[in-house]
Amino acid sequence: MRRGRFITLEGGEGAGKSTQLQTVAACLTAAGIPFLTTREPGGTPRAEAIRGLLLSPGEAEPMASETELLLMFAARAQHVRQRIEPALAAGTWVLCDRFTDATRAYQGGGRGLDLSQIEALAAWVHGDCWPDLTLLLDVSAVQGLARAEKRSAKDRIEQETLAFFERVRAHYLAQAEAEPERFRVIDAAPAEATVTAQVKATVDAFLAQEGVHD
Ligand code: T5A
Repeated sequence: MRRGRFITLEGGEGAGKSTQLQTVAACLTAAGIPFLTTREPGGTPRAEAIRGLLLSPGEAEPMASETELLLMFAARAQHVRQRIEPALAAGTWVLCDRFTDATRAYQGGGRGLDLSQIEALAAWVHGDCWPDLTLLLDVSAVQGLARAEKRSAKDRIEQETLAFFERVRAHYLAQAEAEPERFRVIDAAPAEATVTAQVKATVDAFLAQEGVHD
């Protein structure tokens, strides 16, 4: 049985990941590929409980950056073992809203935590289980936050400063430049239909590269 492929969507707040996950899902469905969709932090009941701890705002006790980092990887360990790895091993493709690139960008770029410690945790928690394709939806922090604000109340991380989200964006773009074979940067600033067309073209090109035809 051929292992499934692992596709992730990344980007800052309100970049359109959840929206474009549907576009990627439609491409996979059209190609007859078995897949599951999931998200981080979360993706299993225990990991979703950790997500609640990470994102619930307004608590009197601030969360230390190290606690945040370790909880991200605690949720990921559960998610990789219970859901991602078994699916890939069974030939099912996994389509995930955020993964370790988000930790690099938010906890590394945004919080300024030591990147070598993040890499060590990634190696321990998921070894060589890295995405085969990562779509980075790139939009300015101001535009993304405005979209996210329209959609729902701010969670704990969304309450960060604009400078924090600008560091996150810069870090994502640096990651994409460092790994051009895995990342595809999508301009997420235009209207939804334009972004959708870019995502569809990118995924179709990946499917052709992987020898999958609809
Ligand atoms: N986090 C996560 C870390 O710090 N470290 C980690 O390791 C991980 C995994 C939760 C938070 O956790 C942090 C990052 C996050 O702060 P999340 O649930 O993915 O992660 O949270 P958000 O990024 O906040 O998700 P959002 O739902 O806000 O953003 P999306 O999914 O990028 O955006 P989406 O699709 O919901 O769109 C937002 C709004 O914009 C509209 C949509 O209709 C929606 O109303 N929209 C557009 N409007 C105009 N033009 C377009 N092109 C549009 N595309 C979408």
